[in-house]
Amino acid sequence: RKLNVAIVGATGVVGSIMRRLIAEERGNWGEVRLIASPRSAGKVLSVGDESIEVQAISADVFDGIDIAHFDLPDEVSAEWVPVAAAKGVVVIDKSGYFRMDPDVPLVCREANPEAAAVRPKGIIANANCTTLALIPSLAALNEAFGLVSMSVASYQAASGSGKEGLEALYAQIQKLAGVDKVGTELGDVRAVLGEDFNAPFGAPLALNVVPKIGGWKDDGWTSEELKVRNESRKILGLPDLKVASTCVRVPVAVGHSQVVHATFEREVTVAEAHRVLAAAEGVDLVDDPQNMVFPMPIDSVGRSGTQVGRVRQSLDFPNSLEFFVVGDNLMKGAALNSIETADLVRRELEANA
Ligand code: 2RA
Repeated sequence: RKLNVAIVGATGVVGSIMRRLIAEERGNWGEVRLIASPRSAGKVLSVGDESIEVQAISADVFDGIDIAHFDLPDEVSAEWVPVAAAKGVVVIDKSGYFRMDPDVPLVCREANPEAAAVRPKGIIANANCTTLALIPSLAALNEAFGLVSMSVASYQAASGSGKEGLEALYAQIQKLAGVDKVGTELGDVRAVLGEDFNAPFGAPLALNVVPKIGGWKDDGWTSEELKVRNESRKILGLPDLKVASTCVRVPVAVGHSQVVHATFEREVTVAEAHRVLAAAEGVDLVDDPQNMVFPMPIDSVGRSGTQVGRVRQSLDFPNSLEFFVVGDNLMKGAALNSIETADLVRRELEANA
């Protein structure tokens, strides 16, 4: 029989991409069930040319499901993921709640596909979008040259904050459009937008950048910055990897960009790095800077691969490379990685049936 799959959190920005990606591989699945909060129950959403009614989350709604993709806030995942897993469902969870649990594998198929099969709790975690943009290129470079440390700075899109973030950015742009020379006098952007526009980023995002993503943690770090460090270490299997990260929100709709300074066990030339990156799974090498060919978020939307370019050997650190990475935060950063992990599990379950 064909396996049955559920999308839990089917109504959000990522949920709509999940539905599109599942429709593209519809033939692999039996039933596709859409699940969301009771507030969205009864809505009818499309998966390809099928119309499917959204069901409210409950224990019974997981009956008969083999694999479930969860995209819910941390505290809601914390409550419902174990309920589904207890019913024998293999859960692929996009929240941050289970990612660092030693009994929950954190899977990105370009780095550790084998980890998907070792899931004592029946739960597999999907990493944060910022981490996932980095992993395909880092995994390949690590394999070739031995990664020792990395320092990254992110330029993250508004949609990383969901529908609310994207809508807030558009509303701010609209309100500022047509205001002559706005952004050139101290306080003028805040004055035009007013207090209301501090949500959800904590400050205006249009005509601005906000160096704070996630919650505050010890010693001035943010949760987003610690995720880059902790999750990269776990996925790459490098528990001692030295990582420094600064995460910044920028007025981009979709696509998280990152500047990476990565240091290896030996000297790495650009030609060697290009060879490795060109062959790496999940990486599109986009590196012809003289012709203005390099990764940019507007050219990365909807793409499966993470785009890598501006590769340089660091002038003062021959063992280090500088490069620029862009990943669609809703695709590889969320929906696509979950789909790819489900594909590993589906093949395993079908082979063992
Ligand atoms: C963000 N990475 O961009 C976070 C959420 N997934 O806000």
